[in-house]
Amino acid sequence: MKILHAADLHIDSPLWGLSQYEGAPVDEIRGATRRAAVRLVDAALTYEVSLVVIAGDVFDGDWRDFSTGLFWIGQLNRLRDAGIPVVMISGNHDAASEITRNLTLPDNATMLSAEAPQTIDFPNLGLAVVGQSYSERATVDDLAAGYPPASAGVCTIGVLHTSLSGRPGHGNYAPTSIDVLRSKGYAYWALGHVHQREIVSRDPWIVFPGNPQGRHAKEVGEKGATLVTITDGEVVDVTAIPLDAVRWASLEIDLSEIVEMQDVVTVVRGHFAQLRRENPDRLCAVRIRVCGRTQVHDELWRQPGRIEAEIRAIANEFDDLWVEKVVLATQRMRDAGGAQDDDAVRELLERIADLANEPQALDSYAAALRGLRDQIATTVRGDEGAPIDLSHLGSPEHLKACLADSKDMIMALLDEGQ
Ligand SMILES: [Mn+2]
Repeated sequence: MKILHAADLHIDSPLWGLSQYEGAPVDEIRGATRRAAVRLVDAALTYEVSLVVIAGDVFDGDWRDFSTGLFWIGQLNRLRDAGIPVVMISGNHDAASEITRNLTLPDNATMLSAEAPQTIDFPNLGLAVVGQSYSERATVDDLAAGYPPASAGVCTIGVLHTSLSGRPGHGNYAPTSIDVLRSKGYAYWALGHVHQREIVSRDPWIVFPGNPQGRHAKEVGEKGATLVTITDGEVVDVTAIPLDAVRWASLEIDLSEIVEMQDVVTVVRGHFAQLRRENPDRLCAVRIRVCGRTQVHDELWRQPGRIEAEIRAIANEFDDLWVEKVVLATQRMRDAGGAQDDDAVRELLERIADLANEPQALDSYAAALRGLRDQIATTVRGDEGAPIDLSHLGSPEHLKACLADSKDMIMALLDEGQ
């Protein structure tokens, strides 16, 4: 018997950092969470599973309109047609308090209670599934502690949306411990909430399947669900099944060996070809960091937008490749240019060096960033998994990095005039 365990579908979540430029596959990226959900059902049908278990956050938040709910009901109906039951719980993103619109579920699907732990028996499968939904977003009680112990001789699956004892980047919801989970005598704990796949324990099995579709540049690599094989009431195999429609990747492109701009194109093309080889059959979304102490540094910094446009132009040569962002982080050659021999320039450099060592003087520039930070804070969610760490804006480290960047740009522009 096989069971498919998924979590954190976040259907219709806007993928972060969706920038539009000529040739960008915008529609494909926008529909990624739905396509991953379709693939989840495809996998359930392909592997002829007996049950699908979903451990919370099917939705990203309240539906904008009924199309989100209708889409999901359509997928549940595909499972209904195949006679496959679905047991779900809600998580912090789709807790009852967060969702104002609702649709009646087909009769093969059950959303477990948010009032108390609920058990669904599948006597024909020799299985029981226990779980509890979130009634509110910020659920801070140890829900698992209230789950009933397994009945003797019944293979029991616990479904729980939790951060366990805490996971970086994830809200600390329904915290609990491995000991509490172990004490229940269940065969398998189907967890959700943490977007990174993780096998927490093998005895009993405690598994985060991760989300089926990464939502931003920090949720990199293969994403999917977990296929669980049960024989004679025991879990005998646990396998990751990739489902992501868009795969996020992070590329570091070192230009240390580069002498001329046209060589940059060759290097980037090589990286892209490798990325395509390693991730066939799906769209790749890539964040690029261009780094290294390089002779082309000044040329890059004189026209900061150019390298990004060059890289995107190369991406367009490849099928299914989208550049989310280009971060320029190269360094100057130590002996570059002659501008620093000029008295005025030397004074400027001294002033920059002084500023770097005067936290208070530097902090006066933070005021300019505070307004920007507040403005972003009203439009961008800073909750779990958000790609932008707003606290960083205007921090001493951030100001120091800005200062270093300014120096690079100034020197590049001055040396051009030499
Ligand atoms: Mn969650």
